[in-house]
Amino acid sequence: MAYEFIQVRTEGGKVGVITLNRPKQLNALNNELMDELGAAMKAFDADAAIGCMVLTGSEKAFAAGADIGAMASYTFADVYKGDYITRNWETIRTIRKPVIAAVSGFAPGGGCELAMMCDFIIAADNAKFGQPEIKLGIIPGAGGTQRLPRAVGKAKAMDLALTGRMMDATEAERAGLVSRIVPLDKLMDEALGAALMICDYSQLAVLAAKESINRAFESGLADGVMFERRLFHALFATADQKEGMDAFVNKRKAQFKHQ
Ligand code: CO8
Repeated sequence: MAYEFIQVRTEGGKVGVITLNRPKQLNALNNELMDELGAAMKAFDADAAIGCMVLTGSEKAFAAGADIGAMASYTFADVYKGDYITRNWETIRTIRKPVIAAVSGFAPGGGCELAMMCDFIIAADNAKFGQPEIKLGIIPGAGGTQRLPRAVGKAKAMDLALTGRMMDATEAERAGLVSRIVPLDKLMDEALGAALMICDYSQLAVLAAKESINRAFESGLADGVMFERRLFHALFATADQKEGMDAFVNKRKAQFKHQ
């Protein structure tokens, strides 16, 4: 499928790479881009050859947030009745395979929210995150007030959302928003390296790990631990568990068949 606002490719036949591509608008997220992103992610999720995805932008901007020009004239009735700025924003949450955000440059507003919807964020040293919607007379609308405090705690989330200031990669990593920081020219190598590594593990275990960690944000501790235990038990029914443990015992590299 041909896309206008994103570029799509595969790496090593296993990693689906999606690059946001509205350079003149710093990858501002309009409806059409979000529709394309949703379609591309669903296609990779359904493709048995793909084990992991990487979502990235340009060196200057991961994404400068939702498209302000497109939103400027919307009324409450427009946005409440229609799905103008909600459609396909939640698609990424339905994706079962891991999605790594490789973030360089600006990631304010919806850009930060999109990165937070990914499973983890690897940041270039020039990355900048924030929720500056307050400056536009609105608040975050794609989970920023919910996922940011879960990632960085209440104090920093309040600071960012109420002042609209941006935080750099170092502060974001220290606060727990970002899993690793790398020099800008190493960003894609690092993200693709992590993605390829994930692809080679048992996909059953990978899906279970993602599902179980996400459960931690939706349940109490006892329920979450029980959910984890049931998935842990279930993985003993897989050929990959036999392969992984036999390989360890016999000091060889495991060859997972994703079964
Ligand atoms: N929307 C539309 N156009 C944008 C956006 C944007 N978010 N950001 C930048 N652009 C455009 C600029 O208008 C400019 O266009 P032009 O060249 O035609 O004038 C071009 O991109 C380059 O931008 P700048 O000249 O401003 O570049 P700078 O390097 O000087 O600054 C910044 C970069 C700091 C990123 C700056 O562009 C900026 O502050 N952008 C806006 C950031 C922002 O406020 N984002 C939040 C938007 S609101 C939001 O995301 C809510 C999400 C809710 C989703 C709800 C779904 C359910």
